[in-house]
Amino acid sequence: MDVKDIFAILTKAIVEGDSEQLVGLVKQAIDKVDPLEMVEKGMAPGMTEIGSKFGEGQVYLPELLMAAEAWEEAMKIIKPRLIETGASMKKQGTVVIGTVQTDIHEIGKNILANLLTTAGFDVHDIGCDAPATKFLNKAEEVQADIIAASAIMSTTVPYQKDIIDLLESKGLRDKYVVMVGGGVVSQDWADKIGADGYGELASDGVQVAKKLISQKKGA
Ligand code: B12
Repeated sequence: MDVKDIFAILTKAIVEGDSEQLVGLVKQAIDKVDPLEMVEKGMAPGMTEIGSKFGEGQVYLPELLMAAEAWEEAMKIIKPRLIETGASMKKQGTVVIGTVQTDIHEIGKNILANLLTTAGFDVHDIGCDAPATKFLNKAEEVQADIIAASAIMSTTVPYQKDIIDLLESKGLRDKYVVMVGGGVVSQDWADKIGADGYGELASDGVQVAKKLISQKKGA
């Protein structure tokens, strides 16, 4: 089967929330196709498609949940492969990552966490629905270099600003590099709230993290 056909079937299986087909194909393809490409070129477009259908009222929450569950099942196979690649790398820095308060979307955040691990970062994932204090407490505990905050909904992006406000109020703003991202987040928003970095895709996030960490260490 051609790689493009594999991506197309992965996309379709996500849209249909068909875990069995998705996992079956991932198992078959895992030794032949780059695992990151399977995620970014196969599965992620499926999530975008089902999301648009949900937005247009063509599908409802159960269908979204089925797509998300299928995603998680496939990631159980893909994640160890992604991490294997990063295990042998020199440590780049320490990252605390989470999805902000009241937001339970974690698929994008999980991809970024996996990719950062793959790139040699020591990643501490505080999960989703995480208030600003949880980001800061973990960052202090593990002596992090970077705080990465994901927010997917227009109602939850303001909580990214809460993290920056909290750091400022404690006199700790310069201690941490703050990166933001997620569905509705943009470079404009990142600039507006005074974040240090933004990435549209998780793979951009890794490049931004590498650049920011080298600036921080050089400073
Ligand atoms: C899957 C999904 C769910 C799942 C989440 C499962 C899970 N375990 O995460 C479930 C079914 C639980 C869910 C629930 C809800 N959802 Co929902 N969901 C989605 C959906 C379809 C996909 C999100 C996703 O995972 N995308 C795939 C990932 C890979 O993309 P991503 O998150 O954008 O991340 C990428 C980048 O943004 C970036 N990135 C992400 N984070 C970060 C962080 C940093 C630092 C960086 C650099 C980069 C980065 O990297 C990722 C990969 O490249 C979207 C639609 C869409 N098109 O986005 C709606 C969507 C986000 N949901 C929406 C809504 C409204 C809800 C609910 C309120 C529905 C309801 N009525 O109950 C609840 C909210 C619950 C809550 N309190 O959070 C709306 C939000 C509208 C808005 N703009 O505010 C959307 C846009 C659907 C829509 N079109 O209306 N949802």
